[in-house]
Parts: sequence; C-alpha cells; structure tokens
Amino acid sequence: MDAFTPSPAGVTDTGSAITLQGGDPYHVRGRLTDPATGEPTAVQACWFHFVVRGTGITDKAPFLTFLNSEDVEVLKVLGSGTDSFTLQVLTAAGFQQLGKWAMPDFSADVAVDVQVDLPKGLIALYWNQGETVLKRGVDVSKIGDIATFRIGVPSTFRGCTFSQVIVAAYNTIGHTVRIRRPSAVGSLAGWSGDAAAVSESAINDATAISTSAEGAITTFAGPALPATAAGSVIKAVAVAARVRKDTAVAPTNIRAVLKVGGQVCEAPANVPISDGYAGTSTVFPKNPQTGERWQIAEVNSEFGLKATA
Ligand SMILES: [Ca+2]
Repeated sequence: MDAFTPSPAGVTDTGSAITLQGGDPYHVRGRLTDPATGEPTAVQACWFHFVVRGTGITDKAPFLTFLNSEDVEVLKVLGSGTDSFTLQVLTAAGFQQLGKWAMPDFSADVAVDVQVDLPKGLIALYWNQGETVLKRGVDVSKIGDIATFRIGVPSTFRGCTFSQVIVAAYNTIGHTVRIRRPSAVGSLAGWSGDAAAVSESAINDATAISTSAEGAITTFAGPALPATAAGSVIKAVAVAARVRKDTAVAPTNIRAVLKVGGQVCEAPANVPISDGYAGTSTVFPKNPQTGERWQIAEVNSEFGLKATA
C-alpha cells in the first residue's frame, strides 16, 4: 500500500514512509483496491500491517481507524490517557472496547498487525508480533465491510513515521517491504525521460517520463535486492508510480509491466489515472511468466509501464 490521500497539511510522503507532524486532523487515508483491476474494493476479511516510530504521546485521538464502504468508522485503535492504547469496535450497542494495553516505546520500530474476519466474528491485534487482543464472537453486525483505513496521530505525537503499510488477504505478521527505484533505463526505452526523473526518494513531479504513443513500453533496471532470509517467502511484487494524463486523446491510461525471464508481462488491467498526479500501485502476487511464487532473482528483473488507450 503506497497510494495515500493525505490531509491538507501535516503529512510528508518520502515514497517509502509517511511522516505526520502534529495531530488530528492530520492523517493519511488508504483505500483498499483489487490487485487484479486496481479498482476500489471492500472486504470481509483482511490483515493490516504497518511499522511505526515516533516520540511523545499524551492524547486520545485515533491512531488507526478502519471505515466501511459507507465511510462509517467501524474499528479504532486510540490512546487512553498517557500510557495506554485501546481497540474499539462499532457494535449494535455503540463502540465497545475489545482490549487495552500499555503504550510501548516508540523510539524504536513497533510493528502493528490487525486481523479482521467478519464471517468469524474475529478481531485481533498484534503489537510487535505478540498477541495483544484476540476476540472471537464479536458483534460485527454494524461493520458491514472494510473499505478504507486512516492513519492519524494524537495531537502531541510529534514526527510520527509509518512505513511498510500492507493490507492483505493473508497473515502479515513478520512482513517487510523492500523497494527498488530505477537506476538505469532498461531494454525497452519507449518513453522519453531518464531514470533520474523517476528515482527520487521524495516525491518530485517536476521531473517525469512521458509518451504520446499508444503501446509504448518503457522499462528500468534497479539495484538488485539481496537474497531473502532462510524460511522467508516473497508474497508479492508491486509496481508503483505517480501518474497523470495530459489530454483526452489516447493513450490516456497505463499498465504496469515486468520483464521476467526475457518475457514482457503486462498487468491484466489498466491503472486508474486522472488529470493530476496521483500515486498508484499494481500488485503481482505471483511471477506472471511462470505462475509460480516469486524468487528473488526474478524480483530483480526490469520493471516499467505501457501506455494504453
Ligand atoms: Ca520525478
């Protein structure tokens, strides 16, 4: 998850982490999307993961909020006093507290995982991979579904940085996210612009790559990621880009492209694209060339975009 809608102020997005300075109403919103189509979706069951670091917390504002497809807040993690967090869920009787635990030391990374399984009435929270709250038989009648999440910070929680944000259909405990940025133009240089224009660690829309040719593909090489630890698996590869269209004349869309094993593999659907720059990502759960689970050497292939009608 790397396409966020930030509040008008208080948010810095470096491309690999988001930092919030000051509190409510400063926040970012993330929308669940279907990896196959890139379109907004809502789910009955999901795992949510992020890593957070920061200092100083003395307020009760929501830290993490889930909303349903009617944009109603249905599940919240929020501060309680100066030393605790609570997990609260919307039920027929209003918000009910499912658990309360001591606030950890945020000067080091803290991994937060939340599991929601509405058909099972199960809601769980893991703090640094330890089971903190796990409730079955929860009244989930007022939730409906999960469509959006919002990360916010209590008003005195300064310089709070969130990274490795994942929403998935599988267990996300212990996950990490690795990033490759373009370092050189690849074997398919069908667009104008160089790798430096799209390799910044912070957003810089002043430099970009572009094409007016429908069907044009451009790919990039990036630094090779090292081997994964023994026992670890690669759950997915995503191609992320900030994109816009300039006219109503085709091409007005793009698709993510990977060149794996010498074969150019297009995503099955276009990326939603509008007139102003916006973040997007396309997820490839498996190697599209082989249909098998990703191996690190395949992950280190060329990646890019295709201009489509
Ligand atoms: Ca740029």
